[in-house]
Amino acid sequence: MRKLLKKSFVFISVLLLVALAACSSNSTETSGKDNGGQAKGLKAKIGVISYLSGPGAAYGEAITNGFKLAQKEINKKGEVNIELVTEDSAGKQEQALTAAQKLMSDDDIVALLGPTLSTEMNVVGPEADLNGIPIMGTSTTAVGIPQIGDYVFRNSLPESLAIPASIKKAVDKFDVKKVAILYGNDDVFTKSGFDTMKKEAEKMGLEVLAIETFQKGQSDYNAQLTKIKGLKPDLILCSALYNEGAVIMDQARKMGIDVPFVGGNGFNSPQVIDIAGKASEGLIVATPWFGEKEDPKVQDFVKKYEAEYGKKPDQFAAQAYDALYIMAEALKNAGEADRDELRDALAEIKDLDGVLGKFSFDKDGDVVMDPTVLIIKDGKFQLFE
Ligand code: 1QQ
Repeated sequence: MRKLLKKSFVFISVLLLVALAACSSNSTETSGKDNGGQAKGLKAKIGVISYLSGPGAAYGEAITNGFKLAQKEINKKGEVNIELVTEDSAGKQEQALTAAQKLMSDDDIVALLGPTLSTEMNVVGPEADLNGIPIMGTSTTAVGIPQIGDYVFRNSLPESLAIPASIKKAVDKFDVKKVAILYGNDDVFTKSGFDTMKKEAEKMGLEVLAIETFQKGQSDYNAQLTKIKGLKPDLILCSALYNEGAVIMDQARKMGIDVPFVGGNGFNSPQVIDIAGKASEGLIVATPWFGEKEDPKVQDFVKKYEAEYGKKPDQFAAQAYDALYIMAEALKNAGEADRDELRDALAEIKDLDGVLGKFSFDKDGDVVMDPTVLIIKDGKFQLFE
């Protein structure tokens, strides 16, 4: 609703901007060279803030790979020509904010993609909104991200949709009555995941035996796991990023805890299997992405990604890939590389076909999607049915 308030003002500005764009030479002009040297495509520069160094760098690697693959395809098609300017946030709030400020100060940058973590988005989102530059998270899943402001979007599946789907499936399948919850209490995403886990467990009438916490970078979970083991839960709900999550599973299995785990988006990374190996068996996650879907669009993307990067795309790569297509479509519809026009065009995106399915934003710039529930079995994520 509030996103519509600006409409009439924007309409007048549009006329002005179109007139200006017609007689000035800025980022809205068509350029880029095809083989024949023909002018080609609406040119747009997009800033990327990604977690590329530090313990969660695999998230950022997958995300930037997804962007780059989509960029190559989009530019080849020729309607839009996207230049990406990428900054590393190292998963840190201050660094993400500095990166965003640097990117926003370039007037030619029309939008921002990222940052990777909700913790980062909580400081970057308000700044982008204040500066009137559209920003789209492709992996930020905490509750409340798009509600930060009119310019803030995401195409990632929120924890509030993913976790209930996983818990329901796990409860049905394993006849769960009692759960223990373990979560990182120093991260916006892991805390948000915890809130959903607790709410959902209570709603389903499950007995919550214990609520234990940990911090980023923690290496010893003995105290928390010993307590949980003694209480004999049927299922452990764990809200963690992959680095801590994989170590927790490893230590739990070594201690003889063999019940299934339900994790959120952070756990849905092949890194969990790489780090924890067999100990990751029994991890249940819900995701908009399943690389083995018999959808030609999905299989085509998997093939191209594998050829380019020598590994299969994960959820983070897929979300980033779709996100750049969403940006490209909005740019086409906006007709010019203008921040306000692009914001409005993004809000209007409806039923765009991507590798995650048909995509639309809801009125807040959030997504509506049906997650698929997966479980790690025989060394890989498989459909949990
Ligand atoms: C968030 C997340 C993480 C798992 C992104 C890597 O979902 O911080 O919101």
